[in-house]
Formats: sequence, structure tokens, C-alpha cells
Amino acid sequence: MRHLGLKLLVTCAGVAAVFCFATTVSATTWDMPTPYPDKTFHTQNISQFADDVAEATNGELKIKIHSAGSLFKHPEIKNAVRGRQVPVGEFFLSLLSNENAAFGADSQPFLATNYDDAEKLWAAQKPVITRLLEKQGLIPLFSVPWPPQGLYTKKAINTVDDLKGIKFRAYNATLEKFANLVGAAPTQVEVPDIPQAFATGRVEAMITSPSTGANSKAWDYITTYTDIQAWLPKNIVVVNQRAFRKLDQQTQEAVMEAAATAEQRGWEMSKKETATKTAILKDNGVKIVTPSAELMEGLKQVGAEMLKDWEKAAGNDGAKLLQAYR
Ligand code: PCA
Repeated sequence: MRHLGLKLLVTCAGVAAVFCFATTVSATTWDMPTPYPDKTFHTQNISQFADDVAEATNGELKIKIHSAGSLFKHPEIKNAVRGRQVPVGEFFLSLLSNENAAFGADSQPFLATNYDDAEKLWAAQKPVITRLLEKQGLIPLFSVPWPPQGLYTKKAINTVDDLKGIKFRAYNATLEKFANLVGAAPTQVEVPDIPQAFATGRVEAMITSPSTGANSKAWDYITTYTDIQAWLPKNIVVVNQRAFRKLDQQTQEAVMEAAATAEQRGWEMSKKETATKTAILKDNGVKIVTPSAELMEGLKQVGAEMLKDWEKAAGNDGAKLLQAYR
């Protein structure tokens, strides 16, 4: 936490300033790293959250957003909040699945593939991951899903076999595993680096949302979007417990209230994104394809295999989570 600007309020009573008194008011600014560019709906939602907090606290708590991995690289953001290098940050929740598989439930292929199921899954996942984060001195503030994930390629994909040997962009370990299982060759690439990775031929296909596809101008390097609606992964915003407890009671309440509003608003924004960004892909010449039954069957088989592995890895937590979801 940084005290930026000790404001000196000087109030003078009377025109002749017969007596003057001064009070000090300390305003706090929280630096907040996020991984995605400014035009991403998640970043826009966070920006509104920051405005809401500033307004509710009369400027006592300001949140300064450092987007697109400009302050900390995406894989470092969680530990930067944990280590109190920054009080608050956003990251892709399933990046933590290497710590505990429960964090990756929302990235399991074909477990929850629409908003209703994603909401149920979040209700089941939230208590488990809240406990896990608490052990690291972190408090979740809000979590918002990306639109359903679709397949971007340079050619029509009719069966899983059509994916063999394709250089594939991945964004977490689960997608990397999925790509490997379908015979593709995955490479991790962060969102701000997508256009360059395609331009230089490091990758030639990806699975991501219509949002990320449209925002990265996918029409410059792929021809086909196959709407497989494979899962709805989430971002999460977490705050460091100690930083949070330094705030006075009223400010803490204002943060929590703004966070609840941001979660609701974010889910609505995400739903709207699905249609508007798919339309933008189409308007720019991308072929929007309904997947063949054969492709879906093949992909779902891989998903089922992965879920078995996930259940093994997630142990008791995972069993509880799945039971609550189902
Ligand atoms: N966009 C992010 C995460 C999921 C999504 O839709 C990405 O592609 O990395």
C-alpha cells in the first residue's frame, strides 16, 4: 500500500481568516496489475470497479490499473499480490491449477459449456478456491468468465484428425494438454503477443473466445472459426489480506460492495460479448462454422479422458466440487 499524496486541507473561517485550522487526510492508491489489454471487457469492467471504489470512498482509495502485463507479467501477478509487491491484481484463475487442480475446474473441456452451467460451476468452485487462496493470505474479490471458447484455424476442421501437427497457441496447462491429446503442437502465448506469434508462424491455430479473437484481429491470420463452445474459463481479482485489513471498516465495505457489483456486471458483459464479437469476426470475413457431429464427438472424448485425470489430481476437493456442481 502506498500513501500517495498527503492532502492538507486548510479551512479558513471568515473572510479575515480570524482563525485557521488544518486537518490531514491520507488517500491511498493501490497499484493493480492485470494481464489483458485496455479494450478487453474484463479490463473495462475493472476500470469501472476502480471508479466505483473511488466514488464510494470519496477518493480515499484509488485503484490504478496497469493493464496488459505492463507492471507484472501475467504468470507473476498472483505471487506479486501474495508477496505484497502490489495489494491487488487480476489473473486467469486456471493458471493456478499447478498448485491445486480445483483452480482449473472451469478450464476442463466440455464440463460447463454455457453461462448457466458456468454459474453453477463457479458456485461449486468458489468455496474450495476461497479456502485455498486464504491459506496464501489472499481474498478473492470477483471472478468473471470469458465467452465460450472456440476454434480458430487456417482451414476447415471436420474431425479431430484435422488438428494433427498444427502449431497451436495455448494459454494454460490444461489447453496445452488438450492440444497435445488431439495431436497438435502447443506453445504458450499471452494475449498481447498473439498477432506477432501468428505473423511469425510460431502458431497457426488457437482456442479462445470471440472476444480475444476479435480483439487480436484474427482475420489477419486465420480463415475459420469453429464454434465448439468448449468451456468458459474465468479471470479472478484477488486482494492481499493484510493490505485489505489496513483499510478502515467503511472502505473495506465499499470495496466488497463494488466487487459484488463488478462480478454481476462482468457476467452480463461477457454474455453480450459472445454475440457482438462473433459478429465482428464474421463482418471481417472469418467463416463462422457450426462444428460437425464427428468433430464434437472426438473433442468430447478427449474432454472425458481429461476429466478423469483431473478428478484423480483434484482428490477430495475435486470430488466435493463436482458433486456440488452436479
Ligand atoms: N481469452 C484469454 C483467456 C481465455 C480467452 O477467451 C486468452 O486467450 O488467453
